[in-house]
Amino acid sequence: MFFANEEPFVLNIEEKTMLELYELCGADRELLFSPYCWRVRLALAHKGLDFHSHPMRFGEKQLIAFSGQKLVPVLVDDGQAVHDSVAIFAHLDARYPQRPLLGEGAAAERARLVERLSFHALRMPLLKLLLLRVYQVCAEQDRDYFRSSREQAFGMRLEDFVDPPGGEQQLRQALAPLEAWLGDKPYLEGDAAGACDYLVAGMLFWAWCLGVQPWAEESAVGAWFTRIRQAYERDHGPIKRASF
Ligand SMILES: N[C@@H](CCC(=O)N[C@@H](CS)C(=O)NCC(=O)O)C(=O)O
Repeated sequence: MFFANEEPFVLNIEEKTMLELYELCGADRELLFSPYCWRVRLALAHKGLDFHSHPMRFGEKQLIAFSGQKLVPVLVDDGQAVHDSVAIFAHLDARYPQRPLLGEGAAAERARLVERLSFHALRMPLLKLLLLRVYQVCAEQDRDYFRSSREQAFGMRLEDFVDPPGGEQQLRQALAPLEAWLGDKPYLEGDAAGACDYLVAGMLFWAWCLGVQPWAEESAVGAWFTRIRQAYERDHGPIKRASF
């Protein structure tokens, strides 16, 4: 009920159901490089879900204060805020059952295991390759925060931590099981891409968006990554890449 002197309440269905994704960006707001945010972009594309992007710089955490924590990705779905990429995959499956990502029961547990194993195998080599690049692409006013938070976490100066040749070699070793696995199938999950593909590929988007491709294009991993990237770009347009 509303009174004559009040504005009638109009429910805008489109606005109500529009998904909103808060994701990390560099000084250039079109440069999106967070591996966890890329996982979510790939998952939304898999489900065929449209969303509104809120690119957020390191120094703009107030934008996600409503989520009660300080990390992106944060997905807002009909007023509900969900954070953490794997939790977002689970949320998407529960709310949009078409084309399941994690699926249920043992399948979901296996995808979570793949996420943990690949995260631990790939993160450190990628950090050794990418940490200074993140510093260079982030906004001027965020650089002190980025340097001090990472130097505290790793116990040394960024310049002493990074080791691109070492990181590249370690990454090749870490990717070797995937290289063998992808030898006779187009995707980690078989004939079609699924959660495991996006959870792992998201980590590699981190490198690719920061202008590094430490895997051979003609390798099985290279062909798999390109397949996922090109499928995304076919539907959503070219992905911005940093140039140094
Ligand atoms: N486990 C989380 C990790 C999220 C995370 O570490 N996000 C980073 C971006 S890559 C972040 O928000 N960093 C902000 C900061 O370090 O200040 C997920 O999978 O979403």
